[in-house]
Amino acid sequence: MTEARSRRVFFALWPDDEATGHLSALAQSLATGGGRVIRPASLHLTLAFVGAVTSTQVVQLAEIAAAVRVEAFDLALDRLGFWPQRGILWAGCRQTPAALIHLLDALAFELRRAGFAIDHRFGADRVPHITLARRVRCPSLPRLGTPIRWRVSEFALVESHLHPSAASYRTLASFALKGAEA
Ligand code: 3AM
Repeated sequence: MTEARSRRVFFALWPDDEATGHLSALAQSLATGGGRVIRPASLHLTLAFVGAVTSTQVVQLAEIAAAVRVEAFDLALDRLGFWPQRGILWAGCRQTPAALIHLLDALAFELRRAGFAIDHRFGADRVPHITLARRVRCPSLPRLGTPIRWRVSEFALVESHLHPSAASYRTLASFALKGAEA
């Protein structure tokens, strides 16, 4: 029997608690004209969306990701953005940091080598971002004064469960970056 591609997975960065607190406060303060604020535990930056895979492939993906050897780095989110079609309010980077591209390149290389095609770098919108709220109407975007920073010491393989109201995410495995191992 063929195994069902019933698992919807992606690779992502999860901000640390302090950055999550800042992002969540920002989301609350900006999405005042309606819209759905993303739960703090769901705030993430998508590295690579893989899509529907089998459970066997989930195990394979975790093995592939464990082979990625990239240094830990500091990430600074220094801009807010808004995509009007879906009313997406997000935080991101004025310029994509070289270290972030390097991590994605290393991951994409390993994935491609194992036969997984990653078309959508940084997710469907192809811009590194953390979605703060959805279905927001015309927010006034302040300049983000002090950047929101965290040390990226790991990345995660995450499973997404779609529900009518919102997606929920479950971390299946985390992969430490170099210099960050305990
Ligand atoms: O909602 P955001 O953008 O924060 O980027 C999408 C999403 O994060 C991406 O995966 C993340 C978790 O769902 N994503 C979802 N569906 C996708 C698709 N069909 C997708 N990226 C590419 N293709």
